[in-house]
Amino acid sequence: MPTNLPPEAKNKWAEVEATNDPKLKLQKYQEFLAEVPKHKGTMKLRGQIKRKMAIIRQDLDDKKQRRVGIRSGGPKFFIEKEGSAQIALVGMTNVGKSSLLAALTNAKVEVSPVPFTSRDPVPSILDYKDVQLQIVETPAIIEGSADGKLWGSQTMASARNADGLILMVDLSENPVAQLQVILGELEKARIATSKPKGKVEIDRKHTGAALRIVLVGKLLDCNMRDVEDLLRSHRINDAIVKISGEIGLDDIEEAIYETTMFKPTLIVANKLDVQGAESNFQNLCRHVQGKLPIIAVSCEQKRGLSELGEKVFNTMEIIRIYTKEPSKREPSSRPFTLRRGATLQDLAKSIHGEFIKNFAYARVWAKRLVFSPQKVGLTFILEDGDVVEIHTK
Ligand SMILES: Nc1nc2c(ncn2[C@@H]2O[C@H](COP(=O)(O)OP(=O)(O)OP(=O)(O)O)[C@@H](O)[C@H]2O)c(=O)[nH]1
Ligand SMILES: [Mg+2]
Repeated sequence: MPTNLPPEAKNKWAEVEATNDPKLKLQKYQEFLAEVPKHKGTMKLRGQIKRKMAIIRQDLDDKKQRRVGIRSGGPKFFIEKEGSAQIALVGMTNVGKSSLLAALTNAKVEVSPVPFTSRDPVPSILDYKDVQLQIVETPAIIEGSADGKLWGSQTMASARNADGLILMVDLSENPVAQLQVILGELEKARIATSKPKGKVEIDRKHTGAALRIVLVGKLLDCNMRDVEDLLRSHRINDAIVKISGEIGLDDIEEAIYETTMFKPTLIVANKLDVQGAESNFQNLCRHVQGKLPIIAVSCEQKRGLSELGEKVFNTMEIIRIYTKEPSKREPSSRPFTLRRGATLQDLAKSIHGEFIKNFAYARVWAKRLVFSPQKVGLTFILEDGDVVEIHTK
């Protein structure tokens, strides 16, 4: 739905974007909101802004408390990434998020029938094959989390920061209702669990004093002129805007305020041991219709947990690449991890920037190749388990 913002609001938004000082930003958000008319078309936008303001407020609060020693350090919003992928574990209270971490990892978590026990994101490491997956328990989600209710700001910030999501539901309660709450809040926070048809990226740090629009795809209900007019009406005159896939004018307007982020997602349905769980699980599967992968587990009885690593690995589309030095006979035992579809160029980049500049060719050992090792170039698409030897000039 179009927001039809008046020019005053668009001007204010340019002021929001222009500052990085948290206090000033908060003030500019407030001024922006005052210029946004209250109607149905702007409801989503107003919610988003309020959420962003809640995050800044909490962050400022936190810093103040840390200064006077009330809270003792520790990252609150973001957990430093470790391992091959960071996955945020999201679910309503008491569904067994801490129990999952306790059963699978050696994270220090508190399992308790008391609701809202975990109030800060808790990191843990799950070893799967020879890769490490970082799972972060987030504070319980409720209706209103995306607007900053309870610890919602932390939950949403953790989810946006992660590479992927596990949505956990409890099979002793109605799992469809829980899933609907979770997906509703994620949507409000502009987090998508299914691959969007297109993508809009706005890089405002561009200093070329010009607006460049790069289109790799299709505009649905508009032409380049409309896009440019829209961007300029928001005083975006110096930026690189990349549009890929299928995109409409509404998508571009939304991206001006906040980009939707897609996160590969797995549903974990817990408490398979309780009475009625089986039929609740069937209802859930029927509702999801194969749109997201689902796994049923019981943390208490440790059922289904052994398959979780593989499910996460597949959902995240992780591939392991073993590099070999030309002088050595055996490849390294610890792989580099990339995402499915990655090329040799991506591998070279993740090893060292210099590798690309001096790249001559690579040899790849893989079962799928007719001739293995095969001599390949930077555009070669890698697959899980490939062994690669890079030769430089
Ligand atoms: N029957 C059964 N109970 C479980 C299972 N997993 C967890 N529980 C119980 O569910 C309650 C909540 O578990 P937690 O792991 O603390 O849940 P949580 O999602 O971390 O909860 P909060 O952090 O408080 O939001 C505890 O009493 C657990 O013993 C399970 O597989 N089956
Ligand atoms: Mg917990």
